[in-house]
Amino acid sequence: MLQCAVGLYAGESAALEPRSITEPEVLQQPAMFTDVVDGFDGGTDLHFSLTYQHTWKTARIERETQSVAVSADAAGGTARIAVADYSESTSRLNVRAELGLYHDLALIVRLPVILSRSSTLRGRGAPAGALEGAPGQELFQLPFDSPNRSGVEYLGLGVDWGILNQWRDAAQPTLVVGVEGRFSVSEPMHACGPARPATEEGAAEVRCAQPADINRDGVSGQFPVALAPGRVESLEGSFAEQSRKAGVSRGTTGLELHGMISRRFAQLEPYMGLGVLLELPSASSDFGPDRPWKKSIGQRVGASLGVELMPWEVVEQFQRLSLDVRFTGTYRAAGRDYSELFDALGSSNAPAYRQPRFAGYRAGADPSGRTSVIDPDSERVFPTGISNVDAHGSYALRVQARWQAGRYVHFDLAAGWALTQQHVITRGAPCDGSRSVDPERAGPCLFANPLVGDGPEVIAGRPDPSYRPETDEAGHRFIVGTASTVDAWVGATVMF
Ligand SMILES: [Ca+2]
Repeated sequence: MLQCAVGLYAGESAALEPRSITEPEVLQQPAMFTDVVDGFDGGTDLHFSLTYQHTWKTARIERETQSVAVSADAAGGTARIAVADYSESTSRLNVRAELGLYHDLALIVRLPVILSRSSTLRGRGAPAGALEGAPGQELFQLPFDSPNRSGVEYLGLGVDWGILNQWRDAAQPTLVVGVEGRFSVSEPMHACGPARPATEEGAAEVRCAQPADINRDGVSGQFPVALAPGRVESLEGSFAEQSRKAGVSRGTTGLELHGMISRRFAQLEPYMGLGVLLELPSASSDFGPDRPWKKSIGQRVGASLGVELMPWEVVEQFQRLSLDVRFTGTYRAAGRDYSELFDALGSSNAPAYRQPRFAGYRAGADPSGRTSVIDPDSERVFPTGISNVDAHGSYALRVQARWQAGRYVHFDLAAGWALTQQHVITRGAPCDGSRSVDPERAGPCLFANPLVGDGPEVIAGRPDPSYRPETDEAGHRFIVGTASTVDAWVGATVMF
């Protein structure tokens, strides 16, 4: 695609006339979108930026219901009702250093630091039962406040390479490709909720309980059950930490690849760019170690189209005012992720929802050999708040003004607005039909053949222990409506 774009732009360049002396002078550097710090360009080889950014996001949370008591529309099947208004506020300090290594080759170090991020869920007056998991058990209570998170979001280490540069060869556009590794260097996010006081039914709850802590009291080894004849064990098992930190990083290692191309025509520089972000979960995060039933994190693909306008330049003083208008479309593939309900569901105290599901099944004692019971030695899977989020797109428009005040400093002021498509945030299936399994290991996915009462059985697939019927089953799923995000930032860059 980039190659094709190069051809297109190179073709147009033939029509570019040499500039007449009455035309305004231009600085010998590309637009901000495709500028690469250059190690050999007369002195300037280190750029250091500090940007303060504030982001506000709002969305409506909806839920499917099959209860006529919750919505009269459910009489005809599944209805959807609005259950909460979600709002999130984030302030960030973006630290960025760009070091020119060689001709149009730059090393980029980025450190986004979240100064504060919090979100709230406010009720919309939905009837009682709208937030139920099992009957009579609310998954979470409204209003709900997430913890305030702060810390290093990730460490980005990357390289940008300017393959083509219009200022070295006027017949060419400016073409930059780059790669960035994103590393979670701080505590991964853990779901946290209110620290509920002790009641008649149970002990006091900690804010950020371990997923295995069924009653959220910070104490392990509770809930003894007979897992097999003569074998009574705690369902909670044992966990070392009593409570966890809320954390701030995504707990993933990301690889971001991008390419962008621009071409200056007098005071206008149109450009386009493409980017892909792939993420792999780190084992210490609540994504947990790799397991066959776990879906991957959805990859993100984005395309930008924009134009930079340079209405005013004074080359002798290295001064330039530029205005950048950019449209970006981003597609996020389906996958496991932190959703708008991450904290609310992950800190649920609904007893049925917090029960573990066993990952393995084995043949039961039934002499026919046609039963399948839980394998008490298999992994216990607890809800963490991370859910299977559907694919969705978002569209962003942003405007940025840059004032280059002199040779060594420039300032930025920008604002953006984005819409994210509505999408299901809790989707799952009890049986994974894409994976085959022997009858004795099929557990609840083994059904008697309805046509021939006496076998052979029907196997719907391998059981998925991460499936939570309370939120994932059709008719009970949560949906985030079209989300609106506004952000604004101000920054300064010094160039050595
Ligand atoms: Ca406990």
